[in-house]
Amino acid sequence: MRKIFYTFFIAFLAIIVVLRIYSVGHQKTYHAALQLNHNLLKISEAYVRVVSPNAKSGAIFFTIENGTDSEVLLSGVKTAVAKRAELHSHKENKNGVMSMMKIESGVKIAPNSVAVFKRGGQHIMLMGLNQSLENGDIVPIELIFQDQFAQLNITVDNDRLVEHSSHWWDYIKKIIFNR
Ligand SMILES: [Cu+2]
Repeated sequence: MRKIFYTFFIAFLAIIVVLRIYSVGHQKTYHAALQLNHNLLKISEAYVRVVSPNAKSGAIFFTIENGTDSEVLLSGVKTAVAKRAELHSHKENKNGVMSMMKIESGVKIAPNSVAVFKRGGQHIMLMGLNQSLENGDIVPIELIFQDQFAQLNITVDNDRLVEHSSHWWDYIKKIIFNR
């Protein structure tokens, strides 16, 4: 019985050490914060991706933490770098083919929740780019939340790996590091 307890204890310590190392290498980058009813709406982990420097379209990915007590609606996006910027979702049809569609009604983010805009999921689509975008270039955008705007300067990062954090992982990180 004692042996089992010690084994679990050592395993738990090992998990904390691994998470600590992981978190040091993955400091969150915050891009913008909006004050809404005394609490914050925070945008982090934002990056722009284009297939090639002369591509006519690109996509933006990011995380929104709604730390407020009310539902927030991300209704649209503005940018000077593209003729159109739309909220998109990815849908898989019955033949397993992925396609993108515009989210007309905007994206609702529940109170005290996190919305992740990621590859293969929701994203912002830039269509008809007015300029070539290369790795490291800065793209200014404005996210529209009801009557407020969040201004962000987002870096083009074509080398970014696909997000691989899962829910339980984030949950444990939250418990141990409160972030
Ligand atoms: Cu798209």
